[in-house]
Amino acid sequence: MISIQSKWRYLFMFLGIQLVVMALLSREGYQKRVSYFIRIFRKPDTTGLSGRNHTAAGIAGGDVYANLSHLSKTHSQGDEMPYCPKTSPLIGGPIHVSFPSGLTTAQVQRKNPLVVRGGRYRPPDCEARHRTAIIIPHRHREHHLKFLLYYLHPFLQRQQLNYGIYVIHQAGNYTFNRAKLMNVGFREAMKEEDWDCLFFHDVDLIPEDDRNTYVCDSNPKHAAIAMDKFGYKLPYKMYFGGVSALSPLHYLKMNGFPNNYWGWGGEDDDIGIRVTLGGMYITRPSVKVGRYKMIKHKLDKGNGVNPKRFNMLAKTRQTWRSDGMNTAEYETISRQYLPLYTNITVNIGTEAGLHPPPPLPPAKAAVEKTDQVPSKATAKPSAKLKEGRTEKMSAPRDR
Ligand code: UD2
Ligand code: MN
Repeated sequence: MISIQSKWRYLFMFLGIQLVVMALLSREGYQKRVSYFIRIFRKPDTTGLSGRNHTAAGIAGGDVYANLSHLSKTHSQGDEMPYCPKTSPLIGGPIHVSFPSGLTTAQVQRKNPLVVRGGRYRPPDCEARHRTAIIIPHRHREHHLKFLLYYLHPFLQRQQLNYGIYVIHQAGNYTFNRAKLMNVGFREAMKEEDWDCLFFHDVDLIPEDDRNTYVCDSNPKHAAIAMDKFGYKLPYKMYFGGVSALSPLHYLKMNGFPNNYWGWGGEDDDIGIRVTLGGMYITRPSVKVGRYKMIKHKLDKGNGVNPKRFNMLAKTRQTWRSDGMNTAEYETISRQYLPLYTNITVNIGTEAGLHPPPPLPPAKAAVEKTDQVPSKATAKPSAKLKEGRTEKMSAPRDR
């Protein structure tokens, strides 16, 4: 029979072992998990947008607006401003990301008092070392855009960047073309400022760690390496979708992005292949840092899966010089300098050109159902689009 004394001895031994295990676990970084369980019993944050919390994969994240409140509106006197430090002191690491239903654009504006017309920002107390433009292809995703702006503005401010956000909005209802919109974004952003880096950014991807700096590398960078939708892993080696960063020189070297991928899929792999064809390679941040949460969604109307994508991808080597930034034609319909971003609405046309003839009424179409190909030259511009300017971009043919 075990005496009472030895019972106590066993109990102490058991508690001792538990303490050692706990100490080891917290050294291994499990402290955050333990504190998470403690937080469960605390009063929840009512806005759902501030304070520290948890991301899907269990890494604690902080409030993306922390560290920013002390920045004041007054810029120091022009020339005398020192350069910002190489590593921003405002960077805080993991960010808590959630999507509460009540967020309004007015709230995002109030949270970002230093952002000026067109979604532009410069650090108020130092001269930024980097000028970065964010290019977002867009149509009918206003609710995603609101969340992206909520997170991206403070994220970039914490990195002490001189930045601008451009939303490139595809006009009309014709099939969506993500890559062509990026070509438009590049051209339109470079017209305004000598950006040294462009981030091509899906509207539904929210960065979860501000050590993922929105600055270009010496080669094209794929920033969205670890997404929740792929279990925070790179899905395949050549993957280049989601968020990527190229300097203007990188962009020209690969003749920009393809213009002829209409609908979902393939264009990201084409862009990845172009990097190699342009004599460059893909760089990436670490999996720990290049983390993103994708706002869940279904495939959009007007962005059906592109059935031609595999055939097209097989020919990128032959097509990249003749289809890209040097052949992207579009018409700017409007340019709006909104408080949180610059909105550029464009007509990018269809496979049949910028002004394809309107579809024939069904009866007439049946009569005229011959193998005629619609002619670009005879097509008349619609009244709505007439005001716009046609852009044809040029890139050096010889690299
Ligand atoms: C994947 C890639 C994306 C792209 C796409 C294939 C990820 C996270 N992203 O995204 O980079 O290669 O596959 O084309 O894997 N958009 C609109 N309105 C639309 C349709 C698309 O604004 O009606 C924009 C928006 O910025 C969106 C992006 O295009 O984020 C990509 O489209 P998606 O989100 O429907 O495709 P998804 O998530 O499969
Ligand atoms: Mn998406």
